[in-house]
Amino acid sequence: MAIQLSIGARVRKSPFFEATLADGMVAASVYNHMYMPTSYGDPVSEYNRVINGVAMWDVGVQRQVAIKGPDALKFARYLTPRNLDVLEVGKGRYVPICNFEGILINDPVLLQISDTEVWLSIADSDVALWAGGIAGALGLKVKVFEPDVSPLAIQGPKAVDVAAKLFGDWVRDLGYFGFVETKLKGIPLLVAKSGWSKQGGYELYLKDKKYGSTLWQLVREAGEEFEIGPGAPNYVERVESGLISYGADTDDAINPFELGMDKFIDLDQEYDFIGKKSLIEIRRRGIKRRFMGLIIEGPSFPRTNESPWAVNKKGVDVGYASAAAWSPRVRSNIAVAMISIDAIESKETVEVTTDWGPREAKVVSLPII
Ligand code: THG
Repeated sequence: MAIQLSIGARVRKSPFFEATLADGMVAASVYNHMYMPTSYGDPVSEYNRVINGVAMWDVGVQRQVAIKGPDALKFARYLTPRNLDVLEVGKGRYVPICNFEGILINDPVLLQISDTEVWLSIADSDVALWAGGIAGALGLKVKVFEPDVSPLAIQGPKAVDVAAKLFGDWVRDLGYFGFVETKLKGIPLLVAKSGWSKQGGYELYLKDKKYGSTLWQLVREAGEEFEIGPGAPNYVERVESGLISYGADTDDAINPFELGMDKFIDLDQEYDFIGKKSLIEIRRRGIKRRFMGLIIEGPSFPRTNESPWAVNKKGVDVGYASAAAWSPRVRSNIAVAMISIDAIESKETVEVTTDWGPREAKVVSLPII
């Protein structure tokens, strides 16, 4: 099935849009009301670059929600169950956001920009509306808005060499999620050691959209000797690494404990936060399902699968696999899946209803690699 994507004013374009088109983008999805490139037509090379070389991704869809004003840090503490005692200017943190029922509604990276400003680098849901509404209702002294900021990711083992060539050797010493505000040939940006892969890399947060094509070109030129090429947040690598894709792996009843986010939740902290009462109750009752990996038998899947597949054990429904693919490194089909605790504890195999018929699978913990 080949369909066209209607390009129009209602869905926004990333500042890198023109550059990605010129570089051969052939497929896109929509994320935070913006087109997100998902393929340049060569999935094998795109995977190999992330695993063995370096890839560049237009992730301008990772929108920033800025919270600015005297109450910024106090409000950030109220928005997330994570204990923010660990915050520092120049450090990012992974901070789940729940609603009052304790259901996960986003899983951003929080960047502390200054003593009075934080950014939430969000996944695909409308955090600016949520946070702006709550701040207004509470009468907090903050402005909540989306700044002109768009990340470009470079990911893979050689990303560090590309970043060092662009910015200098100091980038090699950045700690994970550490970031620095700087300029590249006059282009204002923020360089962070982060990214949605476990292969290492950097995210360049462009702070002025008019430089989108210029920045793309500068990265491409610096990466040439390392055989950089365009790609997109890699589907296969993320399943191998067990990275959560909010909206794909999650449903409207999911809580952070089911996703294995326990270490990012502090129910015993002195501060109140949205969802605290509900999460305490959820923890008391215990969870009934958990985010796991699957090793699936049989010949390699001809393509990745992006619509959930039902999982059963002896005909009884035990969950769903939200993303599945052939993994060249595991040399097997694999998936991430929500699986009932009963099925996990039984240690027996399950059956996945794939597009290519039922397949037996073993349940394993994440990450798979
Ligand atoms: N980078 C930036 N913004 C983002 C993402 C990103 N916004 C959307 C989305 N990705 C948010 N979700 C995630 C999910 C996982 C991680 C980061 C953002 C991640 N997780 C590591 C892990 O799970 O192993 C590390 C978590 C930790 O130990 O703190 O990196 O990618 N700018």
